[in-house]
Amino acid sequence: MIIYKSLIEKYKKYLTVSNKTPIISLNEGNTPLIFAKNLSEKLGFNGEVYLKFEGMNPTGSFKDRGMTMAVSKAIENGSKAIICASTGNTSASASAYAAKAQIRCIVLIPKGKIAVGKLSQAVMHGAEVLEIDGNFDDALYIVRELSNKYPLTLVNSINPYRIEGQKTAAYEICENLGQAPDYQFMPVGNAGNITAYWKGYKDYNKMESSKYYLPKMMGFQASGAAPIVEGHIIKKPETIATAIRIGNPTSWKTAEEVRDDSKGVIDKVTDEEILKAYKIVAATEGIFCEPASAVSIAGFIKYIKQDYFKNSNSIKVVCILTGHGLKDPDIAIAKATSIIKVKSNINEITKTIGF
Ligand code: AN7
Repeated sequence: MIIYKSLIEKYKKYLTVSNKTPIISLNEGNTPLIFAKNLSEKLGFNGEVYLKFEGMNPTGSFKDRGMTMAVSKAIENGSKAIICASTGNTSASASAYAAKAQIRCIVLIPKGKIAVGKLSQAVMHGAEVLEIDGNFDDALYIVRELSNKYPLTLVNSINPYRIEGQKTAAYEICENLGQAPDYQFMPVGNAGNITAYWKGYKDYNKMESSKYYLPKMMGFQASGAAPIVEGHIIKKPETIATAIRIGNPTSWKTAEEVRDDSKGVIDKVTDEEILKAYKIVAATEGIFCEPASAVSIAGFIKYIKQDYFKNSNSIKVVCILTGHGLKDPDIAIAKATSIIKVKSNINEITKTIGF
């Protein structure tokens, strides 16, 4: 019998764990890298496009890679409680790993704007969910203060183990492709994930073989929540992609360094572009991602339109789909073509579907 090892066991030699580290795992990682032929054809792109579907992680987002590390190390260090601020996915992941470790999990969420799937996870896993009268940036400030004062382990991406765990996604891409991609498109919120991927690519390039060269990192914010692009804090960030409704990213500086080191970009896409991409990837590839993840595709489309890829024939592009579409069913239902209401009658239905 072959059983997939936990992400920590698989990549032990690249992570700061020892044989004493208790591994808290939900079998995260090992997500599919899907060749997106229909999408390339639809967009008129001649190179190879792959989708790294992080929505296939146990709680439905990439956060699980970081959370297995953060919670395992918290337990190793004797922690009895974790705390985070979240636009939704971090809280879903933290609460699940806390349940597995049987410790307390306290989450602060911004008022309103949390996708219903994410909230349902946090409450089901038994987290103590506090909705604050403020936005994500306010919540993050409060949990940072609390974790400095009290025995609470902060599991936002300020926690270095989060970044460490998340970098394993880059290793998987290199293993799957046999090389690093030429370009990687991804959403940017707090900018922890773009920081983690870049670290992952650099590690792999150094430790495995120079054929795992470094990709250009193409990060995208939503235009109503694009502090890095605009060059200043956004006091009231707004976007349909609630996961990245962040006005003052933690890893702002590192994101700029990643952009410059990789000769990539940090750019923005509108909500309209995000929704279009969200539908295209679902309709062409059968992959349902959440709006924040469709930002990767929206960015890719924007750059195809700008004729950014001069000769795309031999180019390999990876778009990261960070979270599952089922996280946020309300947006899908609100934005999809309306449902046709008919009588429960064969003749009427036959006529309606055109036979
Ligand atoms: C689906 O859950 O910040 O740039 O609190 O859920 O590393 O912040 C989520 C972020 C992209 C942005 N895609 O990643 C949270 C939270 C999805 C996300 C991001 C998030 P970072």
